[in-house]
Amino acid sequence: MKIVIVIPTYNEALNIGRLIDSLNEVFKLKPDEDFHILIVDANSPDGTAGVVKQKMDTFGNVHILIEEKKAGLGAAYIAAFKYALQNLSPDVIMEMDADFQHNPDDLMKIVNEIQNGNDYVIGSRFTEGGSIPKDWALYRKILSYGGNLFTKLVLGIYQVNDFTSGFKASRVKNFVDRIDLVSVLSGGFAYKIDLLFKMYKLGAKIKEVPITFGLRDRGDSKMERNNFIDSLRVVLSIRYNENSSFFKFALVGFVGLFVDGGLFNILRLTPLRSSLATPVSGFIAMMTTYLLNNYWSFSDRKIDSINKKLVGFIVYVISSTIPILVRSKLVIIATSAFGDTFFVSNTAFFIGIVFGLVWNFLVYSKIIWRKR
Ligand SMILES: Nc1nc2c(ncn2[C@@H]2O[C@H](COP(=O)(O)OP(=O)(O)OP(=O)(O)O)[C@@H](O)[C@H]2O)c(=O)[nH]1
Ligand SMILES: [Mg+2]
Repeated sequence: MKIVIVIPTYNEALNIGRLIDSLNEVFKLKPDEDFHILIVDANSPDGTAGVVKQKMDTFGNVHILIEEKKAGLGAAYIAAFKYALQNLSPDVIMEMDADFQHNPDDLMKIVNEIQNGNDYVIGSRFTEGGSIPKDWALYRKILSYGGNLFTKLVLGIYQVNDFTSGFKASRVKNFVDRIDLVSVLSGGFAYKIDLLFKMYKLGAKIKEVPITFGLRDRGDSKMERNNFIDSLRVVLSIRYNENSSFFKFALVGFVGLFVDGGLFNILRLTPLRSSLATPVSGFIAMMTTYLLNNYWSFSDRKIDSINKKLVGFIVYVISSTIPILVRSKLVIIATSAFGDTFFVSNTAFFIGIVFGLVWNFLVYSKIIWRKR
């Protein structure tokens, strides 16, 4: 197996040479595997690239990619992944920091799990046995732990505890080679979350192994101030992109409510009066939401022909009426059983609304605008 370990560097001249030496020692533990190191350097002014080039004379397995300028961690990794795929034909690509916060002795734990058939192995700080530095400021501990918990809940990937670990391995065949690297959502630190999500969507077998995340050995931190906001943006963008039809459908529902209520109050003042105003406003609201759903919420599956649109609209009206009937029935049953109080009637009403939301979304997304 050819394993390429990508290490991004910015002013790591004090660390990188020693890290390359340590890694080459560790590689001896698995002499059957073909280990390579690819340094992606952000044109560091401290001479990091020079140190790497010296090591390239000693070791045949060290490679370097020099960026024009510092462009962020995500940008560095994306460039390095592309370079590796084009020039090194790896079976596995690993990610690792240059500053010894990732212990070279933990490397084989990760490789072992790739050999065991996993496709994406995360050196995890937040799984049983893993740890973050005790010396970290409390805010950094809370941010790191809380951010990961938040990400887990929003993305719904419950098996992962560490979404932002920088020590990991990805299988290339059927996984990294199927990811559109240009579409990764961040050029900074948060690229990790999106890349992980993309692997997950491809069905990668994911495994976490505990690592001890130490303190930076030498040199200065390059952590960017906006990491937190950027990560939040990435997590929410992923959720939105995954469920955009649902969010749009919910918004269209609100628009329908306003069209219905607004029209009703206008028409009520015309000769139609209240009795005729409600079916008319209801019908127009349904037509409006139907068209908005067709051209916006489910635009990727929109119905084009007039005939199909008509049939779709009839199904839409019938199916949308069902939760309204269910809701009235629910309120009647509840109030006659438990008394017609504010709490009872509104609880039944609310349950009816939730049922209607789920029912309509299912009928719309699975029947009227089903994926073909
Ligand atoms: N090529 C490149 N490398 C970077 C960039 N930013 C950070 N790095 C490297 O990425 C790795 C992680 O960055 P660190 O500054 O250690 O970030 P951190 O580990 O979250 O922060 P510390 O705990 O303070 O070390 C290090 O090897 C850095 O040299 C960048 O913009 N471009
Ligand atoms: Mg670091």
